[in-house]
Amino acid sequence: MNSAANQLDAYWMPFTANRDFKAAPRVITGASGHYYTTENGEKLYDTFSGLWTSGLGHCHPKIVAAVQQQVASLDYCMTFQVTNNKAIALAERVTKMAPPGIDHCFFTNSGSESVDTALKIALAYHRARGEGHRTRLIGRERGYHGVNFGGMSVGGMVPNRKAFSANLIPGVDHLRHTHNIELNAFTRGLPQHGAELANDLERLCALHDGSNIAAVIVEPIAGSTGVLPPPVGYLERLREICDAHGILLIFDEVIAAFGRVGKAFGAERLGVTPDIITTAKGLTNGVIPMGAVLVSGKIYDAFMQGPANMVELFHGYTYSGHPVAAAAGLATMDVYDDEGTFEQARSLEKHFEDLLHSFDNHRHVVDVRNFGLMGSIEMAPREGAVGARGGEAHKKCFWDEKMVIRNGMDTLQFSPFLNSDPDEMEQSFVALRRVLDSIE
Ligand code: PXG
Repeated sequence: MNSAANQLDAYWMPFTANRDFKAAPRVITGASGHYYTTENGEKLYDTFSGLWTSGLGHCHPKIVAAVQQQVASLDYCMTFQVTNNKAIALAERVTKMAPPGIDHCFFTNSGSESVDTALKIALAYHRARGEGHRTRLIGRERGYHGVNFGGMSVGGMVPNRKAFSANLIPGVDHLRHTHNIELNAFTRGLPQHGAELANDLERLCALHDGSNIAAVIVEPIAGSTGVLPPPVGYLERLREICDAHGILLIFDEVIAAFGRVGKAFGAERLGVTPDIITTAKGLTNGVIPMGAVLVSGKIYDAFMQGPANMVELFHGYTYSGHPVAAAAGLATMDVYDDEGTFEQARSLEKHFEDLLHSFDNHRHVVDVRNFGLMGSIEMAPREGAVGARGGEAHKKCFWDEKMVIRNGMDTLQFSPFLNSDPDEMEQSFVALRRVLDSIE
Protein backbone atom coordinates (compact mmCIF):
# COMPACT_ATOMS: atom_id res chain seq x y z
CA MET A 1 0.00 0.00 0.00
CA ASN A 2 1.25 3.47 -0.82
CA SER A 3 1.86 6.09 1.84
CA ALA A 4 -0.97 8.58 1.51
CA ALA A 5 0.13 12.18 1.11
CA ASN A 6 -1.76 13.27 4.24
CA GLN A 7 0.07 10.67 6.36
CA LEU A 8 3.34 12.31 5.37
CA ASP A 9 2.26 15.79 6.35
CA ALA A 10 4.06 15.94 9.70
CA TYR A 11 7.32 14.85 8.17
CA TRP A 12 9.61 17.67 7.00
CA MET A 13 12.16 15.98 4.79
CA PRO A 14 15.82 17.06 4.60
CA PHE A 15 17.29 18.28 1.29
CA THR A 16 14.07 17.28 -0.48
CA ALA A 17 11.38 19.06 -2.49
CA ASN A 18 8.73 18.14 0.08
CA ARG A 19 5.61 18.91 -1.95
CA ASP A 20 6.89 17.19 -5.05
CA PHE A 21 7.91 14.15 -2.99
CA LYS A 22 4.62 13.94 -1.12
CA ALA A 23 2.72 13.91 -4.40
CA ALA A 24 4.48 10.63 -5.29
CA PRO A 25 6.22 9.24 -2.18
CA ARG A 26 9.16 6.89 -2.58
CA VAL A 27 9.24 4.96 0.68
CA ILE A 28 11.79 2.30 1.57
CA THR A 29 10.93 -0.25 4.24
CA GLY A 30 13.76 -2.74 4.04
CA ALA A 31 17.18 -3.48 2.63
CA SER A 32 19.52 -6.37 2.14
CA GLY A 33 22.89 -6.40 0.40
CA HIS A 34 22.73 -4.26 -2.71
CA TYR A 35 18.96 -3.82 -2.81
CA TYR A 36 16.26 -1.84 -1.05
CA THR A 37 12.68 -3.00 -0.65
CA THR A 38 9.83 -0.51 -1.02
CA GLU A 39 6.56 -0.36 0.86
CA ASN A 40 5.04 -2.03 -2.23
CA GLY A 41 7.41 -4.97 -1.91
CA GLU A 42 9.52 -4.03 -4.92
CA LYS A 43 13.29 -4.54 -4.98
CA LEU A 44 15.42 -1.57 -6.00
CA TYR A 45 19.12 -1.60 -6.86
CA ASP A 46 21.03 1.04 -4.87
CA THR A 47 23.61 2.82 -7.05
CA PHE A 48 24.58 5.27 -4.30
CA SER A 49 25.51 2.90 -1.42
CA GLY A 50 23.01 4.63 0.83
CA LEU A 51 24.32 8.19 0.74
CA TRP A 52 27.99 7.31 0.14
CA THR A 53 27.62 5.51 3.46
CA SER A 54 27.05 1.80 3.03
CA GLY A 55 29.93 0.48 0.92
CA LEU A 56 29.61 -3.04 2.30
CA GLY A 57 25.96 -3.27 1.34
CA HIS A 58 22.92 -3.03 3.58
CA CYS A 59 22.33 -5.10 6.73
CA HIS A 60 25.73 -6.78 6.61
CA PRO A 61 25.24 -9.75 8.98
CA LYS A 62 28.46 -9.17 10.94
CA ILE A 63 27.63 -5.53 11.63
CA VAL A 64 24.02 -6.36 12.47
CA ALA A 65 25.19 -9.00 14.97
CA ALA A 66 27.69 -6.65 16.59
CA VAL A 67 25.05 -3.94 17.03
CA GLN A 68 22.50 -6.40 18.43
CA GLN A 69 25.02 -7.76 20.88
CA GLN A 70 26.18 -4.30 21.98
CA VAL A 71 22.77 -2.75 22.43
CA ALA A 72 21.82 -5.61 24.75
CA SER A 73 24.99 -5.39 26.86
CA LEU A 74 25.99 -1.71 27.09
CA ASP A 75 23.44 0.55 25.46
CA TYR A 76 24.90 3.88 26.53
CA CYS A 77 27.49 5.31 28.80
CA MET A 78 28.73 8.85 29.02
CA THR A 79 32.17 9.48 27.65
CA PHE A 80 32.88 12.58 29.73
CA GLN A 81 35.04 11.48 32.69
CA VAL A 82 34.26 7.79 32.17
CA THR A 83 34.18 5.94 28.88
CA ASN A 84 33.46 2.60 27.25
CA ASN A 85 35.73 -0.13 25.93
CA LYS A 86 34.35 0.04 22.38
CA ALA A 87 35.19 3.73 21.90
CA ILE A 88 38.74 3.08 23.09
CA ALA A 89 39.15 0.13 20.74
CA LEU A 90 37.74 1.97 17.73
CA ALA A 91 39.97 5.02 18.28
CA GLU A 92 42.99 2.74 18.32
CA ARG A 93 41.82 0.77 15.30
CA VAL A 94 41.08 3.77 13.11
CA THR A 95 44.26 5.69 13.96
CA LYS A 96 46.29 2.58 13.11
CA MET A 97 44.79 2.70 9.61
CA ALA A 98 45.48 6.42 9.21
CA PRO A 99 48.51 7.93 7.46
CA PRO A 100 51.66 8.00 9.63
CA GLY A 101 51.58 10.80 12.20
CA ILE A 102 47.76 10.96 12.36
CA ASP A 103 47.33 9.18 15.65
CA HIS A 104 44.50 10.61 17.76
CA CYS A 105 40.75 10.33 17.33
CA PHE A 106 37.86 12.50 18.58
CA PHE A 107 34.35 11.04 18.06
CA THR A 108 31.29 12.88 16.74
CA ASN A 109 27.93 11.77 15.34
CA SER A 110 28.02 13.01 11.77
CA GLY A 111 30.13 14.58 9.08
CA SER A 112 28.85 18.07 9.93
CA GLU A 113 29.89 17.63 13.55
CA SER A 114 33.28 16.27 12.45
CA VAL A 115 33.88 19.39 10.38
CA ASP A 116 32.88 21.85 13.08
CA THR A 117 34.97 19.88 15.57
CA ALA A 118 38.00 20.00 13.24
CA LEU A 119 37.66 23.77 12.76
CA LYS A 120 37.41 24.30 16.53
CA ILE A 121 40.43 22.07 17.15
CA ALA A 122 42.43 24.06 14.58
CA LEU A 123 41.58 27.40 16.18
CA ALA A 124 42.18 26.18 19.73
CA TYR A 125 45.45 24.51 18.68
CA HIS A 126 46.95 27.77 17.51
CA ARG A 127 45.75 29.55 20.64
CA ALA A 128 47.27 26.84 22.85
CA ARG A 129 50.60 27.49 21.13
CA GLY A 130 50.40 31.21 21.72
CA GLU A 131 49.32 31.98 18.14
CA GLY A 132 45.79 33.06 18.93
CA HIS A 133 46.04 35.58 16.08
CA ARG A 134 45.63 32.70 13.62
CA THR A 135 41.86 32.94 13.30
CA ARG A 136 41.14 32.89 9.59
CA LEU A 137 39.71 29.78 7.95
CA ILE A 138 39.93 29.00 4.25
CA GLY A 139 37.48 26.81 2.35
CA ARG A 140 36.80 26.42 -1.34
CA GLU A 141 34.02 27.30 -3.75
CA ARG A 142 31.72 24.30 -4.35
CA GLY A 143 33.08 22.61 -1.22
CA TYR A 144 30.62 20.71 0.98
CA HIS A 145 31.41 20.43 4.65
CA GLY A 146 28.00 19.75 6.10
CA VAL A 147 25.31 22.10 7.30
CA ASN A 148 26.38 23.39 10.70
CA PHE A 149 27.50 27.00 10.95
CA GLY A 150 31.24 26.33 10.66
CA GLY A 151 30.97 23.83 7.83
CA MET A 152 28.42 25.94 5.99
CA SER A 153 30.72 28.98 6.27
CA VAL A 154 33.82 27.27 4.87
CA GLY A 155 31.63 25.40 2.38
CA GLY A 156 30.92 26.77 -1.05
CA MET A 157 27.49 25.42 -1.95
CA VAL A 158 25.52 28.54 -2.82
CA PRO A 159 21.97 27.26 -2.12
CA ASN A 160 23.08 25.99 1.30
CA ARG A 161 24.50 29.40 2.24
CA LYS A 162 22.01 31.73 0.58
CA ALA A 163 19.45 32.07 3.37
CA PHE A 164 22.14 32.48 6.03
CA SER A 165 24.47 34.84 4.24
CA ALA A 166 24.68 37.46 7.00
CA ASN A 167 25.14 34.86 9.74
CA LEU A 168 28.04 32.86 8.40
CA ILE A 169 31.06 32.90 10.69
CA PRO A 170 33.45 35.80 10.06
CA GLY A 171 37.03 35.56 8.87
CA VAL A 172 36.50 32.99 6.13
CA ASP A 173 37.85 33.10 2.58
CA HIS A 174 37.44 30.67 -0.29
CA LEU A 175 39.82 29.27 -2.88
CA ARG A 176 38.37 29.03 -6.37
CA HIS A 177 36.90 25.65 -7.29
CA THR A 178 38.75 23.40 -9.70
CA HIS A 179 35.97 22.56 -12.17
CA ASN A 180 37.04 23.43 -15.72
CA ILE A 181 34.97 21.85 -18.48
CA GLU A 182 36.82 23.69 -21.26
CA LEU A 183 40.14 22.08 -20.38
CA ASN A 184 39.28 18.91 -18.48
CA ALA A 185 35.97 17.55 -19.82
CA PHE A 186 35.67 13.73 -19.87
CA THR A 187 38.97 13.23 -18.05
CA ARG A 188 39.38 9.76 -16.56
CA GLY A 189 40.79 10.15 -13.06
CA LEU A 190 42.71 13.26 -12.00
CA PRO A 191 42.47 16.20 -14.44
CA GLN A 192 45.72 17.53 -15.89
CA HIS A 193 44.80 21.21 -15.68
CA GLY A 194 44.34 23.32 -12.58
CA ALA A 195 47.19 22.65 -10.11
CA GLU A 196 47.95 26.39 -10.22
CA LEU A 197 44.56 27.12 -8.59
CA ALA A 198 46.19 26.07 -5.31
CA ASN A 199 48.17 29.30 -5.57
CA ASP A 200 44.96 31.10 -4.53
CA LEU A 201 46.11 30.17 -1.04
CA GLU A 202 49.38 31.99 -1.58
CA ARG A 203 47.43 35.08 -2.62
CA LEU A 204 45.29 34.90 0.52
CA CYS A 205 48.48 34.61 2.56
CA ALA A 206 49.74 37.74 0.85
CA LEU A 207 46.45 39.55 1.47
CA HIS A 208 45.95 38.67 5.14
CA ASP A 209 49.50 37.68 6.03
CA GLY A 210 49.83 33.91 6.35
CA SER A 211 50.42 34.26 10.11
CA ASN A 212 46.72 35.08 10.55
CA ILE A 213 45.43 31.94 8.85
CA ALA A 214 44.55 28.97 11.06
CA ALA A 215 43.52 26.27 8.61
CA VAL A 216 42.52 25.33 5.09
CA ILE A 217 39.80 22.74 4.62
CA VAL A 218 39.13 20.89 1.37
CA GLU A 219 37.58 17.63 0.30
CA PRO A 220 40.52 15.82 -1.33
CA ILE A 221 38.01 14.72 -3.96
CA ALA A 222 34.97 17.00 -3.90
CA GLY A 223 31.86 14.80 -3.65
CA SER A 224 28.52 16.48 -3.13
CA THR A 225 29.11 19.17 -5.73
CA GLY A 226 29.24 16.48 -8.40
CA VAL A 227 32.60 14.70 -7.96
CA LEU A 228 35.57 16.92 -8.76
CA PRO A 229 38.83 15.00 -8.49
CA PRO A 230 41.80 17.27 -7.68
CA PRO A 231 43.99 18.36 -10.59
CA VAL A 232 47.36 16.59 -10.72
CA GLY A 233 49.73 18.38 -8.30
CA TYR A 234 46.99 20.53 -6.68
CA LEU A 235 46.93 18.93 -3.22
CA GLU A 236 50.73 18.77 -3.13
CA ARG A 237 50.85 22.50 -3.79
CA LEU A 238 48.29 23.22 -1.03
CA ARG A 239 50.40 21.16 1.39
CA GLU A 240 53.52 23.09 0.39
CA ILE A 241 51.91 26.50 0.94
CA CYS A 242 50.41 25.41 4.28
CA ASP A 243 53.83 24.25 5.46
CA ALA A 244 55.49 27.47 4.36
CA HIS A 245 53.03 29.55 6.42
CA GLY A 246 52.34 27.32 9.45
CA ILE A 247 48.73 26.70 8.35
CA LEU A 248 46.94 23.46 9.22
CA LEU A 249 45.62 21.41 6.30
CA ILE A 250 42.31 19.63 6.92
CA PHE A 251 41.06 16.95 4.53
CA ASP A 252 37.33 16.41 4.76
CA GLU A 253 37.14 12.70 4.03
CA VAL A 254 33.56 12.11 5.09
CA ILE A 255 33.10 10.49 1.67
CA ALA A 256 36.64 9.55 0.65
CA ALA A 257 37.70 7.59 3.75
CA PHE A 258 37.26 3.86 4.25
CA GLY A 259 37.70 2.39 0.82
CA ARG A 260 35.76 4.73 -1.44
CA VAL A 261 39.00 5.47 -3.32
CA GLY A 262 40.57 2.05 -2.89
CA LYS A 263 42.55 2.81 0.27
CA ALA A 264 41.70 3.48 3.89
CA PHE A 265 41.98 7.23 3.25
CA GLY A 266 42.02 9.54 0.25
CA ALA A 267 45.19 11.04 1.73
CA GLU A 268 46.91 7.67 1.34
CA ARG A 269 45.71 7.14 -2.20
CA LEU A 270 46.65 10.66 -3.26
CA GLY A 271 49.97 10.72 -1.42
CA VAL A 272 49.39 13.95 0.52
CA THR A 273 49.10 13.90 4.31
CA PRO A 274 47.00 16.58 6.00
CA ASP A 275 47.13 17.53 9.69
CA ILE A 276 43.49 16.66 10.39
CA ILE A 277 41.09 14.23 8.67
CA THR A 278 37.33 14.37 9.17
CA THR A 279 35.30 11.19 8.67
CA ALA A 280 31.77 9.76 9.14
CA LYS A 281 29.67 7.64 6.73
CA GLY A 282 31.89 4.57 6.04
CA LEU A 283 33.11 4.57 9.65
CA THR A 284 30.09 2.44 10.58
CA ASN A 285 28.93 1.54 7.06
CA GLY A 286 26.09 3.99 7.77
CA VAL A 287 24.49 1.57 10.22
CA ILE A 288 24.67 3.86 13.27
CA PRO A 289 25.42 7.59 12.94
CA MET A 290 29.01 8.31 13.89
CA GLY A 291 31.89 10.54 12.84
CA ALA A 292 35.52 10.83 13.84
CA VAL A 293 38.12 13.58 13.62
CA LEU A 294 41.65 12.25 13.29
CA VAL A 295 44.50 14.55 14.25
CA SER A 296 48.26 14.47 14.28
CA GLY A 297 50.28 13.97 17.46
CA LYS A 298 51.64 17.48 17.02
CA ILE A 299 48.14 18.89 17.46
CA TYR A 300 47.11 16.62 20.32
CA ASP A 301 50.32 17.30 22.21
CA ALA A 302 49.86 21.06 21.96
CA PHE A 303 46.67 20.68 24.04
CA MET A 304 48.33 18.46 26.66
CA GLN A 305 50.03 21.32 28.46
CA GLY A 306 49.00 23.19 31.57
CA PRO A 307 47.50 21.63 34.74
CA ALA A 308 46.76 17.92 34.17
CA ASN A 309 43.48 18.10 36.11
CA MET A 310 41.96 20.63 33.68
CA VAL A 311 39.82 19.86 30.63
CA GLU A 312 42.03 20.64 27.62
CA LEU A 313 39.30 21.06 25.00
CA PHE A 314 35.86 22.28 26.05
CA HIS A 315 34.07 20.37 23.33
CA GLY A 316 32.20 17.08 22.98
CA TYR A 317 28.77 15.61 22.29
CA THR A 318 26.52 13.52 24.55
CA TYR A 319 26.91 10.73 22.02
CA SER A 320 30.65 11.12 21.26
CA GLY A 321 31.97 7.56 21.25
CA HIS A 322 28.53 5.97 21.73
CA PRO A 323 29.14 2.28 22.49
CA VAL A 324 26.62 0.94 19.96
CA ALA A 325 28.02 3.17 17.20
CA ALA A 326 31.55 2.19 18.17
CA ALA A 327 30.61 -1.50 18.09
CA ALA A 328 29.21 -0.96 14.59
CA GLY A 329 32.48 0.80 13.68
CA LEU A 330 34.62 -2.05 14.98
CA ALA A 331 32.57 -4.65 13.12
CA THR A 332 32.81 -2.53 9.98
CA MET A 333 36.61 -2.37 10.25
CA ASP A 334 36.67 -6.16 10.78
CA VAL A 335 34.70 -6.70 7.59
CA TYR A 336 36.90 -4.28 5.63
CA ASP A 337 39.91 -6.34 6.74
CA ASP A 338 38.42 -9.84 6.50
CA GLU A 339 36.86 -9.31 3.09
CA GLY A 340 39.73 -7.29 1.59
CA THR A 341 37.18 -4.59 0.78
CA PHE A 342 39.57 -1.79 -0.14
CA GLU A 343 41.42 -4.00 -2.64
CA GLN A 344 38.09 -5.17 -4.01
CA ALA A 345 36.98 -1.57 -4.47
CA ARG A 346 40.23 -0.82 -6.26
CA SER A 347 39.75 -3.75 -8.60
CA LEU A 348 36.29 -2.46 -9.61
CA GLU A 349 37.52 0.99 -10.59
CA LYS A 350 38.33 0.34 -14.23
CA HIS A 351 34.98 -1.32 -14.94
CA PHE A 352 33.17 1.56 -13.21
CA GLU A 353 35.21 4.13 -15.14
CA ASP A 354 34.46 2.45 -18.49
CA LEU A 355 30.74 2.26 -17.72
CA LEU A 356 30.58 5.92 -16.71
CA HIS A 357 32.56 7.08 -19.75
CA SER A 358 30.32 5.10 -22.09
CA PHE A 359 28.10 8.19 -21.63
CA ASP A 360 30.75 10.60 -22.95
CA ASN A 361 28.96 11.00 -26.26
CA HIS A 362 25.41 11.01 -24.98
CA ARG A 363 23.42 13.95 -26.35
CA HIS A 364 22.63 15.37 -22.88
CA VAL A 365 26.06 14.88 -21.35
CA VAL A 366 28.66 17.67 -21.06
CA ASP A 367 31.15 16.00 -18.70
CA VAL A 368 31.88 12.69 -17.00
CA ARG A 369 34.25 12.49 -14.01
CA ASN A 370 35.54 9.69 -11.83
CA PHE A 371 38.09 8.78 -9.21
CA GLY A 372 38.09 5.59 -7.15
CA LEU A 373 34.48 4.51 -6.83
CA MET A 374 33.23 8.09 -7.01
CA GLY A 375 31.71 9.17 -10.30
CA SER A 376 29.45 11.72 -11.92
CA ILE A 377 27.68 12.37 -15.20
CA GLU A 378 26.95 16.05 -15.78
CA MET A 379 24.09 16.84 -18.13
CA ALA A 380 23.41 20.18 -19.76
CA PRO A 381 20.37 21.81 -18.16
CA ARG A 382 17.23 21.86 -20.28
CA GLU A 383 16.58 25.37 -21.49
CA GLY A 384 14.59 27.30 -18.90
CA ALA A 385 14.39 24.32 -16.53
CA VAL A 386 17.62 23.89 -14.61
CA GLY A 387 17.58 20.63 -12.65
CA ALA A 388 14.62 19.13 -14.53
CA ARG A 389 16.65 16.52 -16.41
CA GLY A 390 18.39 15.32 -13.25
CA GLY A 391 15.13 15.17 -11.30
CA GLU A 392 13.34 13.29 -14.07
CA ALA A 393 16.24 10.83 -14.33
CA HIS A 394 16.02 10.12 -10.60
CA LYS A 395 12.28 9.49 -10.70
CA LYS A 396 12.33 7.40 -13.88
CA CYS A 397 15.10 5.26 -12.44
CA PHE A 398 13.01 4.70 -9.32
CA TRP A 399 9.64 4.03 -10.93
CA ASP A 400 10.57 2.46 -14.26
CA GLU A 401 13.96 0.84 -13.69
CA LYS A 402 13.67 -0.08 -9.98
CA MET A 403 16.89 1.67 -9.14
CA VAL A 404 17.91 4.46 -6.76
CA ILE A 405 20.23 7.09 -8.23
CA ARG A 406 21.29 10.42 -6.77
CA ASN A 407 21.15 13.71 -8.63
CA GLY A 408 22.32 17.15 -7.62
CA MET A 409 20.47 19.34 -10.12
CA ASP A 410 21.48 17.97 -13.56
CA THR A 411 24.53 16.08 -12.37
CA LEU A 412 24.09 12.41 -11.53
CA GLN A 413 26.39 11.03 -8.86
CA PHE A 414 27.42 7.42 -8.42
CA SER A 415 28.80 5.72 -5.37
CA PRO A 416 28.72 2.00 -6.13
CA PHE A 417 29.15 -0.58 -3.40
CA LEU A 418 32.77 -1.33 -2.58
CA ASN A 419 31.87 -4.99 -3.05
CA SER A 420 29.68 -4.52 -6.15
CA ASP A 421 28.97 -7.38 -8.48
CA PRO A 422 30.42 -6.18 -11.82
CA ASP A 423 27.42 -7.50 -13.76
CA GLU A 424 24.92 -5.76 -11.51
CA MET A 425 26.94 -2.58 -11.82
CA GLU A 426 26.84 -2.91 -15.60
CA GLN A 427 23.10 -3.57 -15.61
CA SER A 428 22.53 -0.39 -13.61
CA PHE A 429 24.23 1.65 -16.35
CA VAL A 430 22.28 -0.17 -19.08
CA ALA A 431 19.12 0.87 -17.25
CA LEU A 432 20.45 4.40 -16.85
CA ARG A 433 21.00 4.64 -20.61
CA ARG A 434 17.37 3.71 -21.25
CA VAL A 435 16.35 6.49 -18.89
CA LEU A 436 18.65 9.18 -20.30
CA ASP A 437 17.63 8.22 -23.85
CA SER A 438 13.97 8.67 -22.94
CA ILE A 439 14.38 12.12 -21.37
CA GLU A 440 14.13 15.30 -23.40
N1 PXG B 1 31.61 16.67 4.60
C1 PXG B 1 31.52 16.02 3.44
C2 PXG B 1 32.70 15.96 2.52
C3 PXG B 1 30.32 15.37 3.11
O1 PXG B 1 30.22 14.73 1.93
C4 PXG B 1 29.40 16.13 5.21
C5 PXG B 1 30.60 16.74 5.47
C6 PXG B 1 28.29 16.25 6.20
O2 PXG B 1 28.01 15.02 6.77
P1 PXG B 1 26.61 14.75 7.54
O3 PXG B 1 26.82 13.40 8.14
O4 PXG B 1 26.48 15.82 8.56
O5 PXG B 1 25.54 14.80 6.50
C7 PXG B 1 29.23 15.43 4.00
C8 PXG B 1 27.91 14.78 3.70
C9 PXG B 1 25.46 14.17 -1.92
C10 PXG B 1 25.41 14.44 -0.45
O6 PXG B 1 24.43 14.21 -2.59
C11 PXG B 1 26.55 14.25 0.30
C12 PXG B 1 26.53 14.50 1.68
C13 PXG B 1 25.36 14.95 2.28
C14 PXG B 1 24.22 15.14 1.50
C15 PXG B 1 24.24 14.89 0.13
O7 PXG B 1 26.56 13.90 -2.45
N2 PXG B 1 27.69 14.35 2.36
